[in-house]
Amino acid sequence: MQPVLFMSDASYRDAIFTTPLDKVARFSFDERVVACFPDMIRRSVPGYGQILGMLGLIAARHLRHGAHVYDLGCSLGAASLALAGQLPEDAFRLTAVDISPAMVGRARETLAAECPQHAIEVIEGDIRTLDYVPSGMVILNFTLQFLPPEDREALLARLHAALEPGGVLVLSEKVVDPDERDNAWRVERYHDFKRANGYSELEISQKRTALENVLVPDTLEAHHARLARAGFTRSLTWFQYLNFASLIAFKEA
Ligand code: GEK
Repeated sequence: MQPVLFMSDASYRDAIFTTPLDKVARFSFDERVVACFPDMIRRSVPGYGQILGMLGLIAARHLRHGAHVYDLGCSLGAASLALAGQLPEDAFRLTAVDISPAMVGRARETLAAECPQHAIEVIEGDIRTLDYVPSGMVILNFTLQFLPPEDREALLARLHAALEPGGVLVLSEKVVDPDERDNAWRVERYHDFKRANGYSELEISQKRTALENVLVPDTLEAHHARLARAGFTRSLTWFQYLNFASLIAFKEA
């Protein structure tokens, strides 16, 4: 099964910011975004496909057979699909959660069509207020960055409490570099990455405006410190591509 390719093929090209807008609205995960989401995220997030490809390998190493997994802020369910594509049906049970009804509707359809034998449930909800069941793995793939900064630590503490001993949290995020010059270099090369993927100057600048105060990135240092305060005694950055990174945090066995 090629779940990631399937999702890109099924998607429309992202043309949301191609025309000049008098006032660029705040970015939101509505029907328009859902329609082009796989194309948008593939062309906008360096390393997205590589991170998805590793999730199954991480799960295979860390998950107890049949354990429960959360895919939080699942969008169209790419992380859940990646796990289902790499692990047998009885390896895990999974709950995918998103606050956007449009995303949840499409994720349900896709997961039911692509991996009907896997025990995957998609629910609409706010990950800040969900009642979490004991789990072996939690995936936050580019989701925490959309929560108000003041809500992030409390969520991580609740996820730490829900994880079983030996459980893992995978946290992928856009990050900022504390060194201004290094940060500028990463952001400039990131814009080159977007140009190379077919985005115009106008699209790049309008998307940037739309995401202001919606996507609020932290430094890697802030992430590790927050994970530690939330109870994770060990965390490491296992992947970084320009200003995008993925961390893994371990709950003590
Ligand atoms: C992927 N993980 O393809 N509760 C639940 N969902 C939320 C909340 C919240 N409070 N806030 C935002 N979201 C996916 C990609 S996208 C990342 C994740 C991106 C949801 C929001 O509706 C959106 O679907 C998702 O978090 C972020 O692996 O678009 O850059």
